[in-house]
Amino acid sequence: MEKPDLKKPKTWAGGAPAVASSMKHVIGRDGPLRGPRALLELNQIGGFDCPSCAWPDPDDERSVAEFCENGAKAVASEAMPAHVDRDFFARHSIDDLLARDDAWHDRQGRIAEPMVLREGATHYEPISWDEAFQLLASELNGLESPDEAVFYTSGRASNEAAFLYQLFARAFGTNNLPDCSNMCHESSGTALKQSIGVGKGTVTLDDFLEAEVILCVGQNPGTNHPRMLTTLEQAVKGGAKVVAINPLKEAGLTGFAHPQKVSGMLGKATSLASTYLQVRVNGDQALFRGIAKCLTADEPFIAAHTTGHDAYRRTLDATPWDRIEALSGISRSEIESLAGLLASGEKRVITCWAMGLTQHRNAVATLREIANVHLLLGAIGRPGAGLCPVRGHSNVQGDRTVGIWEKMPESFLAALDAQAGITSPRRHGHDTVASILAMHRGEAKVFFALGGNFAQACPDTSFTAEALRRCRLTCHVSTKLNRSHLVHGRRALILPCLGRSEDDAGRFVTCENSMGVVQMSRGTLKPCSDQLLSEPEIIAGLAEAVVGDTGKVRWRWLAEDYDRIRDWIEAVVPGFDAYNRRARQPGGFYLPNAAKERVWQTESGKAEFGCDDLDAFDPGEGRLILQTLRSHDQFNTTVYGNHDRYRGIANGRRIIFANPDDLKERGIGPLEPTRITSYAEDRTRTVEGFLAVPYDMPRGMAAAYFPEANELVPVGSVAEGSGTPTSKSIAIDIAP
Ligand SMILES: Nc1nc2c(c(=O)[nH]1)N[C@H]1C(S)=C(S)[C@@H](COP(=O)(O)OP(=O)(O)OC[C@H]3O[C@@H](n4cnc5c(=O)[nH]c(N)nc54)[C@H](O)[C@@H]3O)O[C@H]1N2
Ligand SMILES: Nc1nc2c(c(=O)[nH]1)N[C@H]1C(S)=C(S)[C@@H](COP(=O)(O)OP(=O)(O)OC[C@H]3O[C@@H](n4cnc5c(=O)[nH]c(N)nc54)[C@H](O)[C@@H]3O)O[C@H]1N2
Ligand SMILES: [Mo]
Repeated sequence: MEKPDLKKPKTWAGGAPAVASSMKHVIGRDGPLRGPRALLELNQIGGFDCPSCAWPDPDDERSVAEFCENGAKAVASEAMPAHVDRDFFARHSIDDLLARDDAWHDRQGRIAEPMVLREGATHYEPISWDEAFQLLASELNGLESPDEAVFYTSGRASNEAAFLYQLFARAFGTNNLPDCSNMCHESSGTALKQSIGVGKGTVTLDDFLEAEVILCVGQNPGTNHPRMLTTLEQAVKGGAKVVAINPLKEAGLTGFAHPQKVSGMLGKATSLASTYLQVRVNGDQALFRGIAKCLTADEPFIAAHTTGHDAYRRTLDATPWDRIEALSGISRSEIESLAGLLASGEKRVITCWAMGLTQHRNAVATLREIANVHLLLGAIGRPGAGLCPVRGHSNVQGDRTVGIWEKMPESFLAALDAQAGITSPRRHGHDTVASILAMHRGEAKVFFALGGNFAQACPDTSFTAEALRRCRLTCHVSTKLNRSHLVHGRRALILPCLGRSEDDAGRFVTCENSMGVVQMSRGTLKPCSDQLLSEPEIIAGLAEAVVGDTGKVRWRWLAEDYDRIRDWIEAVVPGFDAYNRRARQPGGFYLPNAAKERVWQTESGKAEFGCDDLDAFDPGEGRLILQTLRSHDQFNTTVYGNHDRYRGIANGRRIIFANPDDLKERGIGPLEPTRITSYAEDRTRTVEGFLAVPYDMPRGMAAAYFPEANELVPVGSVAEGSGTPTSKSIAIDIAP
C-alpha cells in the first residue's frame, strides 16, 4: 500500500462527492454493467432490500433511488461478475490468497461454483452440490454430539433462510446458533429487554419528524447509515435539535448536503448537530447519570408505568458531580444545559445509538442508564419519543425474530416443536465468543456459516484463526471470497449463493428493518453464475442430507415455495398474522411492539429503572483506550477501498488515530510507524507498523480500523450480561 495522505477532516457529509464516489464504484467495475440497473431497484417498493444497512425506507413515497453512497458500493460489490471459479482457484493457492489484502479479495468478483479444499490440499477444487452435502452429512453425523457443531449466521440472511436454518440446527439437535448480533447490538437487546420488556427499538420514521430533540450517541451515520441523514435533515428543518455525543467529530453528524437536491449538489449543507459533546470513550454511563440527576421525574408516568424509581433516585443523589465529570469528560454546566434542553417543551426525545455504546464492558448498564433517562421524561411510547438502537446488517433484527439465537425462549421452542413435529434441544447453545473458545478447546469440531466472515469479524484474530484451524470441517455459504475461506479446518467447503439483487426464479424473501417493518425483497438481475443456489435451497439440501425429512418437515417442499416457509413462521412467531398477504402489500407491515403501546413485558409488568454501579473503562496508568471503528470505504470486513474521505484519510488502513498531545508525549510524529500493544488479564498482544495520525479527540483515546486492529481485541474481554466483545474499549499503549 502507498503512503497515506492526510487532509483536513470534512465538516459535512453527502453532496456531489458522494455521488462521484458511488459512480466510480458502480461504473468502475469490469464486466457487464449490472450495477446501474441494480441501483434503480434498490429499496424501491417491489425491488430488493439494500444489503448495506437496516435503516428503514419512508412508509409512503420514495424518491427514485433513495440515494446512498455506501448502498451503491455494496450493490456494486455484489453485482460483480463471477470470476472466482475453478480456474481462479487453480491459479491461486491458499497461501497466495492469504498474502493478499481484503480489498483485493473483494475485487476478484463473485464466487461461481461450489468448491472444496480436500485434506492436505493447497488449492480449492470444484465439487458438485450433492457431493458437498454428502461431505457435510458424513462430518456432522460422525460427531459424538450435535453440540460439537456450530452454526453461525451473519445478518444478511432473509427471514426465510434464517427460519429454515435454525429449524435445521434444532432438528439436528443443537442450539449452537451464534450470530453477528452477538458482536453487535446484543447489549441493546439485553438492556432493553430488562428495562422495557422488548429487546428492540420503539420508534418509527414518523416519530423523527415529530421529535423535539434527537440524541445521536456512539454512531457515525454519515458512513454507516447514510439514509438516516435524510431523516435528520428533515427533522432539523422541522425544528428538531440534534445532539451528537461522540469522542470524534464525525462529518455526518455536523452537516449534510442532500445528494438528490440541487442545493445539496452545490455543496450547500444543512447543519445537523446543534450541540456536540466529545465524551470520553465509555464515558456515556456517567454522562446519562448526570443528565438523570438534573431531571425532575414525570410523576404520573413514573407512578403508572415504572418500578424502581425511588432506589434510582437515591443512587442519583449519592453520585457526586466530580465523578460524573471525571468519567464522562463533560462539564457539569454542559450536562445541565443538555438536561434543560431535554426537559423543555413536550419532552419528545429520541435517543439513537450504535456500536459506540454496545461494545464496552459496561454496555448493558450504559444502555439501561439511557432507558432510565427516557423513563424519567416519560419519553417512550408516545409520538416523537423513544429509544432507537440503529441496527447494522440489513436483516440482523429479522434473523433474531425468527429464531437465530443460542437461547430462544421456551415459548418459541414449544411453538416450533408443535409446528415441525420435532423436539428442539433446551440446553442453551454457544454465542460467538463461546463458539470460538469451544473450537479452540477442540470441543466444537464442525463450523458452518450462513454468510459473514467469522475469521475477520471476531476478536483476537490469531486466536480465532487457530480455533477455526482446529476444526475438522469449516463451511461457508458466501457470495464473495473472504479470509474465512482461507483460514480453514482440516477440510473446507465454499457454497456460493444468490445475492439479494439476483432473480431467484421469481421468488421473493422478506427482511425486517431497524424499526420492525417486515418487507419483501425481490432480486431482478440475472444471477452471475448458473451454479448458484438460493440460501433456502442450500439449507434444504444440507438438512435433507444430514437429518432427512423428519416429523412434519419436508425440507425440499418447504424450500420450493417460500410462501410455505412464511406460513410456518406465521404459525411459530407471534405478530406474523396473514404474513403472505401482508408481505405482498406495498411497504410491508409493522410487527407489534408492546413497549411502544406502553405494555411492559418485564418480570414486574412495569418498565424497570436499572440501578447499576457507575463505571468507566480504566486502561491503567499511562495507557490509552483504543476503539476499533469503520472507515468510509468498507462494509464490515468487506473493504471497498483504502480511503476514509470524511476523516481526511487517503490510502491508508493500518493507521492509528490519537490526540496530538498523546502522540507528542510518546515522541511519535504524524505518519510515523508505531507498535501497538494491548493489555488484558491473560496476556499482551502486539501489532507493528500502524502509522500515527494526530486527530481531534479527547486525551487518552485512540482509534484504529476494524478488522485490521482485531488482533488487539482480547477474546476474553466481553460486555457483562451480553457477551459482546469489547471492541471499543481496549487498553493499549503506542510506541515509536
Ligand atoms: N457503509 C457501511 N455501513 C454499515 C457498516 C459498514 O461497515 N459500512 N456496518 C453495519 C453494521 S453491521 C453496523 S453494526 C453499523 C455500525 O455503525 P456505527 O456504530 O456507526 O459504526 P462504528 O464505525 O463502529 O462507529 C462507532 C462510532 O461510535 C463512536 N464511539 C466509539 N466509542 C464511543 C463511546 O464510548 N461513546 C460514544 N458516545 N461514542 C463512541 C465512534 O467515534 C464512531 O463514531 O453500521 C452498519 N452499516
Ligand atoms: N474490532 C471490531 N470487530 C467487530 C466490530 C467492530 O466494530 N470492531 N463490529 C462487529 C459487528 S457490529 C458485526 S455485525 C460483525 C460482522 O460480522 P459478519 O457479519 O460475520 O461479517 P461481514 O463482514 O458483514 O460478512 C461479509 C461476508 O458476507 C458474505 N455475504 C455477503 N452477502 C451475502 C449474502 O447475501 N449471503 C451470504 N450467504 N453471504 C453473503 C460475503 O462473502 C462477505 O465476505 O463484526 C463485528 N466485529
Ligand atoms: Mo453490526
